[in-house]
Amino acid sequence: MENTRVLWLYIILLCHYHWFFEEIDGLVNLALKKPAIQSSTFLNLTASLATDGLIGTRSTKNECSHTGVYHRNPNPWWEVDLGGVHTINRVSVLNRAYFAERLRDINITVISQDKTVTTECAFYQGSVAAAAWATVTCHPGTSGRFVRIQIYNEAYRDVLTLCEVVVEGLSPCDAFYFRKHPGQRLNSQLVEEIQSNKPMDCGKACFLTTMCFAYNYNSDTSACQLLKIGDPCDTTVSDPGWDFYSNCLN
Ligand SMILES: [Ca+2]
Repeated sequence: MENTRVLWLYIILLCHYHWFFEEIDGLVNLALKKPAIQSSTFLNLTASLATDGLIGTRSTKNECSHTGVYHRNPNPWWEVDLGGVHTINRVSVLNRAYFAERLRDINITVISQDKTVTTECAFYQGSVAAAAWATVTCHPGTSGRFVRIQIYNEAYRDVLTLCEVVVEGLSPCDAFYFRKHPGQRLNSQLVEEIQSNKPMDCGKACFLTTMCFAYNYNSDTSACQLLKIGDPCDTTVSDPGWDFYSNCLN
């Protein structure tokens, strides 16, 4: 029975391999490679250029999304479809290298699955430096399927250009990610203890190790404990320095 479960889980993890490695410190970039649209498009600078995972910052090299120019496109917006409802923690946008002053006072909202409810994630006040990231933390509990980024301008002269957008949030359990439990360590049967430079490397090792369903990672010592969980005696304990990463199934 257990072997069947392991095989089933392994097949599903393989199917989601490319998603798994989008993990960012326990969260995942929900926007990566996801479809995006925008209020208008200048030349061939489509909305998807901000979710392609590439961080070039030159519009002239087709590296950033770009809405239509001048007077005809007031209050431009950009929107990504996360493909499902997620809890969203942070949103980061990468500004262009030139004409960077256009990106300022950014309104970031989250829209429900049926597009009937729009809630504010956060408002970024002020300008963003050239070729720099701006990050906002959403109001607690923000969730939705679509993330919209919009700027408002009175002169109707600004355009919205985004070189990359990162939406960090928790994936639903049916997506088979590992979930971070900061400051926690799981007492469980050890499959193996290895050294890993980063939590994500530890996660990769767990993914590739038969019977590993979770892991503890110590960022001070780089210790990576690959765990076989399932024993009723397994307990999570508070242990500074350690972080426990559970598979969503557990
Ligand atoms: Ca990009």
